[in-house]
Amino acid sequence: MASSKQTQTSVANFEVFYSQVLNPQGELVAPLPYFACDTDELIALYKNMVLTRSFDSKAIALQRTGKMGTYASSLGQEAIAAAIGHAMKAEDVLLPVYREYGAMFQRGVAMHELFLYWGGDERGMCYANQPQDFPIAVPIASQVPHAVGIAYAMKLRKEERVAVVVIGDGATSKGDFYEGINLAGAWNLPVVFVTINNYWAISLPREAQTAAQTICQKSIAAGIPGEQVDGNDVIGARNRISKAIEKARQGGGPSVIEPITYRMFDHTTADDASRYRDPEEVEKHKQFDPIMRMRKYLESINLWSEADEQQLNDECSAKVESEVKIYLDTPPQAPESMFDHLYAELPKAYQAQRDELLNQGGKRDG
Ligand SMILES: Cc1ncc(C[n+]2csc(CCOP(=O)(O)OP(=O)(O)O)c2C)c(N)n1
Ligand SMILES: [Mg+2]
Repeated sequence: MASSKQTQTSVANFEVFYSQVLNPQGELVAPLPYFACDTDELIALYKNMVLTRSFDSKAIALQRTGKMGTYASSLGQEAIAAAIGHAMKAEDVLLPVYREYGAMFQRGVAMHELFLYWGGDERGMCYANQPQDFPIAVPIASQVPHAVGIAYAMKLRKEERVAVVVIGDGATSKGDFYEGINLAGAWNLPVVFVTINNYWAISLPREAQTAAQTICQKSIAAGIPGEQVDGNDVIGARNRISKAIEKARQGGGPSVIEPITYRMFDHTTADDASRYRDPEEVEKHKQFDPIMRMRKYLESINLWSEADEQQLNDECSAKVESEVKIYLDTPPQAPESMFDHLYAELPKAYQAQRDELLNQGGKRDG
């Protein structure tokens, strides 16, 4: 009787890599990347992270005291944003989510513009110094198809530019992401997908998000490379993101980079994470802090001292305070501005509402 066993042969093999340069103790565990020979660059990365953290704690304080609206904190994720900001060229296009403040600062977005945005004023997303970058994307993964379209345009125009799109681990479950990486692969587009794995998507933990063993392996289905990097190691993250960007710039196609980090704060100021996660888990992740490890490293090579730290803290506080002042001194938009930029020609129903609002004048306060 013939055997019923059907022979299978291996037709494809894949591996998923993880890398790190600086460990949580601030020690080098891999050769220093080329860019890091420039000590000014290392200090700039560190300063960017510290400034972002000052901004972040001030933003939370503004929200808590009723001077700003809901805010999404970047606490613990500063290294990824610094790495992205430093890896990109000015002419590239950034499509962020809502925690990449350091990258935005590095690219010229003003702090008061971000305060304005989170204060409910859309003018904050009309960056004076970086008009081609995209606004913060609250609708999850909606920026991915935009990034792919931008990268297609760059390719069509034969420009040596790259679109860098950031999304969270939760967002990689959306169809927009799968469709985006598929098209980017099929058309070999200059786009880098930075899929930040901070373990949480509001209250949904990473293991409940997907059965995939890693987030970046989703790239395999799209035929493009994907890899993990320690997202709290600013040197390693900067290196791997730069490599992906420069490869895309040279016509080498898209990549997925999955920085591993942890969301240290509540999802936003409107959330209370203690209702769904163990505070001990948060406590445990403090030891992986990206700022602390970079400071330790800089001190170990005599590039940083206590006096430098003090001076930097003073500079950051002064910068943040002056930007808060600009924000608080900005007169609010007229209420009827909510009808602006919706249609080239406002439909009758909206026109009527706008007229009603204008006719009400100051009566509502009476
Ligand atoms: C299309 C859409 N669906 C749902 C939401 C509600 N929402 C806001 S943030 C979020 C989770 C996002 O998690 P992740 O992508 O991991 O990013 P993180 O907040 O962790 O940075 C969800 C579901 C939304 N903003 N947009
Ligand atoms: Mg997440």
